[in-house]
Amino acid sequence: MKLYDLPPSPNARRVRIFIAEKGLDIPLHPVDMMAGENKSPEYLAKNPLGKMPLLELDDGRCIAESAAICRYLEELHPDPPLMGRDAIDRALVEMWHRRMELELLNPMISVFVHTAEMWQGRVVQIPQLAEVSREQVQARMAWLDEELKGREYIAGDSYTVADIAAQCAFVMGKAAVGIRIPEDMSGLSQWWSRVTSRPTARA
Ligand SMILES: N[C@@H](CCC(=O)N[C@@H](CS)C(=O)NCC(=O)O)C(=O)O
Repeated sequence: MKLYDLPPSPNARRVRIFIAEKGLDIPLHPVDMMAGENKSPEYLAKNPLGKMPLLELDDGRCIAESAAICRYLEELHPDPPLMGRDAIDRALVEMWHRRMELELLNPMISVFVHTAEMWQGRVVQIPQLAEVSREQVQARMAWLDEELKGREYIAGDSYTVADIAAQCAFVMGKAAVGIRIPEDMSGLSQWWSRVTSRPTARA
């Protein structure tokens, strides 16, 4: 098994932290996106969308999509559980995982893609979309702040893939577009300290 990785990517980081939390040893193969390695015929044969992360199994089959890779690893290595323990728990973790991806990470990525110089010529940049997405991120932070005043982690009392997805969104937001959690958002700030003090946070 090996993971095609893109070191600064929040999606790839989600899988790397997941692997680290599981205590697994999966070799990483960094893909040089700037050199176009992900658009090479060899890589497109593995993932026609040319995106990372991608998990290649020993028999050559490939799994794309961070959530699908995490699901596969969770099935193979259920302990420690990062995607819920029973039916209701699993559904709630999935609900929050999807929310963190769709409502927080995707707008954060949109701010980056529609403003950063490195994306010029790779995508059609729409500055207004970046502005709308930035406002969406601010609104989602306020929402999460209220939610996290009542519990320790995004999906409940334990750390899950939903926390991992959210922390990767904030790592990217801080590094790439200068979006930081405001100090007066105590629920979100305390959660941030909690998740970033885990030994796996820099995976
Ligand atoms: N929904 C996918 C998104 C994957 C994705 O968009 N990866 C980006 C990096 S964050 C990528 O590889 N981009 C390369 C490109 O678009 O050329 C997932 O969760 O894995």
